[in-house]
This record gives sequence, structure tokens and C-alpha cells, in this order.
Amino acid sequence: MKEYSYLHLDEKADYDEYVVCKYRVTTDLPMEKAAEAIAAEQSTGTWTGISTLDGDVFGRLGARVVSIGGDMITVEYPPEDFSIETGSVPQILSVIAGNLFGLGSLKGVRLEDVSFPDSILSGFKGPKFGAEGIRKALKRPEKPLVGTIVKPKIGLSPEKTAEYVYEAGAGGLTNSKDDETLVDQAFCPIEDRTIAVSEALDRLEEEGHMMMHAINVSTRGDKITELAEKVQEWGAREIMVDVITCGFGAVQALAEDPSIKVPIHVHRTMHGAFTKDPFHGIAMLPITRLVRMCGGDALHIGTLGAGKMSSGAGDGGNLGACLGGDVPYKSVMPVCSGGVYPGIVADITSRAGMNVQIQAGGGVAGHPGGVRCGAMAMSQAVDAAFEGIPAEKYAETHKELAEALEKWGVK
Ligand code: CAP
Ligand code: MG
Repeated sequence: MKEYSYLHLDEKADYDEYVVCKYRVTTDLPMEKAAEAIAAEQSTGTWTGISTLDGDVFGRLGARVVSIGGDMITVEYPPEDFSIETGSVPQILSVIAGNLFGLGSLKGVRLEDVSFPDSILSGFKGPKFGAEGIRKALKRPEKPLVGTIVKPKIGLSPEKTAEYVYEAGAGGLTNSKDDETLVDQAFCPIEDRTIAVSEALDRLEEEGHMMMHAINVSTRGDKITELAEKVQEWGAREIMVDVITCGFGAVQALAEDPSIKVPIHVHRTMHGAFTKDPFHGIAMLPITRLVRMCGGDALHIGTLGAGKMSSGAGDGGNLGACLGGDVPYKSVMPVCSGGVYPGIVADITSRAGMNVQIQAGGGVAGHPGGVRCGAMAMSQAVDAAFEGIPAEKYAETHKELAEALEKWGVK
């Protein structure tokens, strides 16, 4: 039985033609063996040699291990390994992030990054609006966008939700959103909520303040486009999709649907199941790249180590994957959220810069003065950071910020 080697360690990765993946591998095997096990399983091999694999097929479709360094390996996949039908994330993920995670011979394997050639990128359209389009709609060209998540995440009536949104906007916030678990529950039917929130946003606009609220349309694949079209008719200015629970195809279907004329805020709930372990699973970076390809206009990338959700101190390249010019798409607004409060806004902007959306749920609704004061405190913290004034200094002349710093401190 002819054995084929997947090792091409004397060659450089071919980023122009191949899909190139970087994996972090934990194993007792020699790294060459572990690397070959991944390349074989994800392309033309299996756990043992097979009589049905000939040299021509192997040569054309076999994955290639092009580098091994420390616990990192680089595997490139030939373009023919991917569907002729372009723009298909499911089949791409089955190749680059499929069975390999279950290989018994590996203690851990984590997909850290992926690079796609033009032959793949050209099959995707990217965001309709992007960060620039959202800024244009909000008439907010430079400052960080500042938002809230309506809290409690479930339980408010449509009217109470709309009141929260109005108070948040009156306090200066540019964005609000449904929380990730709120869609169309009996206590807050999506139609009633969307209409009530839309009326609140119209009232704010009449008072001179532009604001968006993302209505969560995360539902089954055969219903999500219909639901998104309906909430748009009911006045939604932005929709939200939980991309991990709904699928990349849901974001793509909405982004590529010409009847959807509002930005898509992409939440990543459930990502922690595979991003949190530094030695097993999938880093956020490949997810961020795929969300931009599929057309998300804004995406949660965490707080770069500043907030409540555990994430690496660095941004892991996600800011560049959202905003960089290395792919043929509009940018994605990076959303920093999770345990955010006025006292860490400057820490976030020092890590992420100003082209971000910073949002707080508890950090607004937990303010001693209520939602409007919480919104004012967040807006004031963003203004201070944008002007390079320390929050404590700015708080001397801004009561709501002072009260927030008093309650939660400054990081
Ligand atoms: C934040 C949040 C978001 C997190 C998700 C929450 O609320 O609404 O879903 O940002 O984390 O439910 O926790 P708080 P990530 O502001 O009250 O923490 O953005 O990392 O995906
Ligand atoms: Mg949430």
C-alpha cells in the first residue's frame, strides 16, 4: 500500500493559490506526524493507507504541510479542495476546521488563522454598509460609536424596551440593541417591540439625535430572511444576527439580499465554546474574517482584555481583520462589549483606537441615576477619551460620569 507524504517543508506557503491555515498543536507525537495527520484527515487521507488513492489525486488535492515551528504548523489546501459553487462557508469550514479537532492522536489543536486566495474571496460580497456606512447613517464620522444593550436581557415589554431606548438616546448614545437571547418571546413580541422602538428612534431624530437599535432576528434558516424583511417593514433601522447559532449562511443571505436595506449587527454568542481554550478550538480571528466575507456590518470582538468576558489582552488581529484593506470588502465596525462601564472606556480606546463601537449593558442600566444618566456617563467617557482628557478630570465637570466612576471606578 503506497504511503504518501504530506510534508512540503522545503517549500514556502502559496498564499496566491492556496487556502493557508495556521494551527496550534499539542501532541505527544513528533510534530511532523501530527501535522501529517491533520493534512491527511482534512484532504485525501485517513488513519491508514488506502488502495484507492492514486498519485494523481494525491498530487492535485492533497493538503501540504509547509512549515512547522514550535507548536505551530502551517497547512495549505489546494483550491480544488473547495466547492466550485463559490461563497460556501459550510464546505470551507468542513475542510479547514472539521474532523481534525477530534483526532485522538492530538491532545489539542486550535485554528489560529486562515488566509484565503482571491479565488475564494471573489465568491463573497462582504458588508453592504460597513463601518463607514453605519457612521454615515448616524452622522458620526470620527468618534467611537457608543451603545447599550437593553437590560434585563429578557423581560421588558415592548413599551418598556422603547422607553429604555429613548432614554439611552436622550442620554447621547448612538446605538442600542436587543440582547442575544431576545427574539420573539411572548413577553415582548418582535412586531410590537420593533414598532415601539422605531417610534422612539423617530422621536429622537425629530429632537435632532440619530440612533440605531438592532432588532435580533436570530431564527431558523428558512425563516430568517422573511423575519428580517418584516422587522424592516415595521421600522427597524438595524438587525442583529447571532452568527454562531444561526450560521454564517444566515448573515450572508441577509447581506446579499437586496431587499434588506439596513445594517447587520453580528453577535457571536456561543463563540466561547471554541475560542476560549488557547490550545483547542478556533480563535476569533478566522470567525472575524468569515463574518466580513459574509457581510456583517458590525461584529463583537470583545474588549481586548478590558471587560468581563475572558479574552486575550491583545485583539488577536481582529481589529485588522475588521478594518484592514487587505481584502476586497467594506470594513466591519468592531464592537467592544462585555462588562463595559465608563471607567474602562479609555482603556478600550487605548487598545482599539477610535474606529470602534463601545457598548455597555450593565454599565448603563446599573448607573445610580438610571438609564439616561448611564447613557450620559458613557457618552461623556467616550468624549473624554476622544479628546484625550483623563476620565477623572472630565468627571469634575460632568456629574453623571463622576457618579459612574464613584460606583465602578476607573481601570
Ligand atoms: C454585554 C452582553 C453581550 C456581551 C457578549 C452580555 O452585556 O450583552 O452579549 O458583550 O460578549 O450579554 O453579556 P454587559 P462578547 O455590558 O452587561 O456585560 O461581546 O464578548 O461576545
Ligand atoms: Mg448580551
